[in-house]
Amino acid sequence: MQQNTELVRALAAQILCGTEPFPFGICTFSEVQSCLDCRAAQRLPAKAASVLCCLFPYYTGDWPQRNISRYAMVSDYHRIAGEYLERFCEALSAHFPDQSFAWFTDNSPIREVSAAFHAGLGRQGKNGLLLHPVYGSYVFIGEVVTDLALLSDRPLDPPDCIGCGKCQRICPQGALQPDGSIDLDRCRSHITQKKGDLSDEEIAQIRAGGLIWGCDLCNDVCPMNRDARRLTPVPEFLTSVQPVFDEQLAQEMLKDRAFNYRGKKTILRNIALLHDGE
Ligand code: B12
Ligand code: SF4
Ligand code: SF4
Repeated sequence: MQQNTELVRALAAQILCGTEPFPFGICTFSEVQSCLDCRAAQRLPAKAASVLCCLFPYYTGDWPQRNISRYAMVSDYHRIAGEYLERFCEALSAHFPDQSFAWFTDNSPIREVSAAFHAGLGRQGKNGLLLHPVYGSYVFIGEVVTDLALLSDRPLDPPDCIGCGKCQRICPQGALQPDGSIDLDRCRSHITQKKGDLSDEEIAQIRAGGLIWGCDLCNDVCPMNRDARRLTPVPEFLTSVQPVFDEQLAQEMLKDRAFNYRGKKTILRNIALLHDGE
């Protein structure tokens, strides 16, 4: 097991790497929290044993003029992380031809924050997000689930979240609950992603946030991010920053942005709401 674990780590350092290796860790499948999405769960290996977890940092600078949240200013992370994870799976399959490897990011059958925590990559803050010691919460999470048994990492010692409660206080409608869960209807990020007609209150929330997609408040206020504003080592993110969108750009760049999954109508509706509110 030791030898296999070392080989997997060496492949990760080689493939999951840009200007520096991306944070990587391993946990056992039985440690991660329950399945979130049944369709994605069908892709899990029958005897899943290990989760190989990778972080894709996405902080690209301050960009105070942006009209979109940080995570959506760059190329769609589903595609970028997916390409790295796909290459990783190919290399793993070449070395372990009898084992199964399935990659996920976001549309994952497991709670990714929980997986990254158990893989020793950080701790969960009161904002619900994984806080990595170097990159803070500005990280995407992706993982490969395999039936290959490997040695696990250990969760990091606390504290990454100092429990200051700033994230809960800045949240405009109090979406972050004391038990760490989130009230979706009160979350601006969720509201910007809703399809169809919005209520007057929801429209007011989008206008007050000034962002056509997502919300950064509970990331940006976190003191654990103050010193963690280290630029992403993912070259594809650094070279694809688009901080301000209008209708035309949103349509032209639709296929390469995280808002694509909701389709053109939702993002154009949000842009129109912000224009109308000016
Ligand atoms: C659905 C979803 C959303 C929804 C709901 C979010 C939510 N917290 O549930 C919406 C649209 C609101 C959303 C918004 C955002 N999201 Co989102 N989202 C997801 C997704 C797909 C599933 C999360 C989920 O449903 N979890 C299930 C619920 C039950 O889990 P939970 O809320 O964490 O509740 C548990 C905790 O309270 C937990 N718990 C246990 N122990 C502890 C300990 C502590 C200290 C705490 C606080 C809690 C806790 O117990 C509860 C029950 O299990 C994940 C990807 C994935 N597959 O995991 C990405 C993911 C969590 N999102 C991500 C991102 C980047 C965001 C945004 C920052 C985007 C933006 N800028 O707008 C915001 C942040 C909002 C926030 N504070 O959570 C990243 C987070 C990366 C990170 N650093 O952690 C993920 C992992 C996607 C990815 N692959 O990178 N998201
Ligand atoms: S993303 Fe914004 S609205 Fe949602 S929980 Fe965080 S601060 Fe609140
Ligand atoms: S703002 Fe404070 S309470 Fe919230 S996640 Fe960061 S350190 Fe924890």
